[in-house]
Amino acid sequence: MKKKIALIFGVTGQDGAYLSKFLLSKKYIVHGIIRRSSSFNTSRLEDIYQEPNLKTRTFILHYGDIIDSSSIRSLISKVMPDEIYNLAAQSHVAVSFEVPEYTGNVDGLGTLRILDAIKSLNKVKKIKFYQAGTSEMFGGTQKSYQDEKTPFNPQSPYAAGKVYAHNITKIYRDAYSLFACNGILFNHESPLRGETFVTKKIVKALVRIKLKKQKVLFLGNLYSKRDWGHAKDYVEAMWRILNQKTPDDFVIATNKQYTIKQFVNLVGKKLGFKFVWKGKGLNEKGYLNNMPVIQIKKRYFRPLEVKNLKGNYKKAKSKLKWKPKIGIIKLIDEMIKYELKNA
Ligand code: NAP
Ligand code: F7E
Repeated sequence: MKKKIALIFGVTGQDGAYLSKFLLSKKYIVHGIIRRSSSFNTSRLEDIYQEPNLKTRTFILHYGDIIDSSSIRSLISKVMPDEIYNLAAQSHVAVSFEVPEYTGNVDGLGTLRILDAIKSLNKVKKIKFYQAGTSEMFGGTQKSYQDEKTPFNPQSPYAAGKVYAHNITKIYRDAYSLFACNGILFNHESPLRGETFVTKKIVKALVRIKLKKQKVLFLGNLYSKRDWGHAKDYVEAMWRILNQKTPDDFVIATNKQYTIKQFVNLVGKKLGFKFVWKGKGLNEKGYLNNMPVIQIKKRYFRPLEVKNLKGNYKKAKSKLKWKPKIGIIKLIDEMIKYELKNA
């Protein structure tokens, strides 16, 4: 049987690495787009890297950029994939306030560039398209649970760009009968998570504090609530979304939520720490043996905060037969193990 071909934009990121491994395990030929960089940006792909001279490669990397229409068009026409996964993004919410125009260009218009390349190459019947949407699109929602029917209320340039991407994906689906789907994924983490996202930052710092390599962890808002799953489970959902009979949009979540402070306490507990919390606001501190090892810094607060995210994955459960397999405790265990090994 002919192998399926996937093309992944954002292959060097957390999800790109997990999705590549997942699709290779399903016997796909996987093509990934990497950006030219002055330093290595392929560290997450080391275990699946294949020599360019190898004739029977199943994992192939190409240079490209989602802000460059010409490279997108020529790569799609060269690779002629069955499935395209658009995971490429400036994905840091706080950073999107610093580089709003760039974030809109990559996260919003980048999606349009891929969709329009598929259309202009007359491949709407051949290529399926997945857009990496986010729970951040719900932003300032008043609803305690969010699902596919919850209205969007973005609170950052990142989320506004992703809402544009979500809508343009639906428009291309409806107008041109493209098999285009939006995943609306809640936060998902792993040992491969970027260093500046809060779970990775907390686990790494607390492991280093345990090993006496660091004294203090500085954080921002401890009271926002997030629904955290494992990236490994979430990339399987992406594949299931594209392998339905009809294109549709799905919320992918765990239906559970924790505050940042609860996450700190859970990681601490695993490492044998019991924090004593004192003070309020910017003066709140987490003490260990009377030492203020967790402190709050204003610089980690955002101009607008998304306070409450908790997904409802009922539709994914019934239509995709998907549910999360890895809970928060197992996720934390895995992240701690990885940091201990690399410390
Ligand atoms: P990530 O680790 O930040 O990876 C982002 C990827 O996009 C990297 O490969 C990055 O390349 C690439 N990229 C950035 N700008 C690009 C450009 N101009 N052209 C081509 N590639 C570009 O993000 P992630 O956590 O894997 O998330 C994957 C996708 O899901 C993102 O779109 C994110 O917004 C979305 N999402 C993530 C979550 C989550 O909790 N992880 C939840 C919902 C949605 P470099 O390595 O060169 O920087
Ligand atoms: O922040 C608070 C912060 O940066 C989580 C991206 O993958 O998931 C991610 O976006 C929460 C926020 O993730 C620090 O204010 C406190 O309330 O880990 P984060 P995020 O903003 O939820 C969504 C679904 C995406 O789509 C995004 O691409 O933690 N927080 N103190 C902090 N956050 C950070 N980064 N650093 C702190 O020191």
